[in-house]
Amino acid sequence: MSDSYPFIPLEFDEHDSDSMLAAAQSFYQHVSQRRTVREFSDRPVPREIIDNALLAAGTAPSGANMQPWHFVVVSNPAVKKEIRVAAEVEELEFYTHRASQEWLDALAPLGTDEHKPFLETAPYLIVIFLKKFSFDEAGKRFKNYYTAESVGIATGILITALHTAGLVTLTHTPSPMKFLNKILDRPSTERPYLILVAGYPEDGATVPDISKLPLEDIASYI
Ligand code: IYR
Repeated sequence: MSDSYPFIPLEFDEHDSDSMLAAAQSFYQHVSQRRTVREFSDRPVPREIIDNALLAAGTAPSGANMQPWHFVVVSNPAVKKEIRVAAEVEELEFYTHRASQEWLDALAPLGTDEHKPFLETAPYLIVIFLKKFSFDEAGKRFKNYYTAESVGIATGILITALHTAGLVTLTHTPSPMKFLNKILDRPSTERPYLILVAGYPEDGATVPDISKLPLEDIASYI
């Protein structure tokens, strides 16, 4: 049996209800301005911004606090190129054979195709790996729990942190993504989860004119 953690007092600042509402409204306003961008500038971004966004992501709740994530930050042009070449092989297969007509029809309004120049242009590719297992100092293997939920939450915080810092991102999921283990030398107990492309938008970048569902369509109160 493992020992229990010591328990310490919670640090909790209570706010009055007016400032709670103002904070909730202002956060909604702020996150609603986030857009997924596919046209990236090659303008460099200070590494400390990425470090801090990753630290924020690492605060995410996770099953049994196992923190089943690993982030590989790729800025090396040769490695970015290798990722682009491998991703475009899979993507060409996806767009020409693998995807169902229904899937292609769903994607058509976004205008995506197998060409992924942003994988080379953007200053950072943050490749997120999901760890099916953790290892203690002795190398003993432990199964992680709720890994997809945990990594999804961490990724959401990462995207929000980068948006808050003034960058744009693209969640890119070439499928399959096993090539990332090889290129980035990650063990087979880790599953590539997604590539988060991060940087500044290209001058004149455009985004599709899409909207988000209203509250009554995404939530019910009983
Ligand atoms: N991975 C492909 C296809 C793709 C799938 C979905 I669902 C998207 O929302 C966007 C793209 C690609 O990146 O082009």
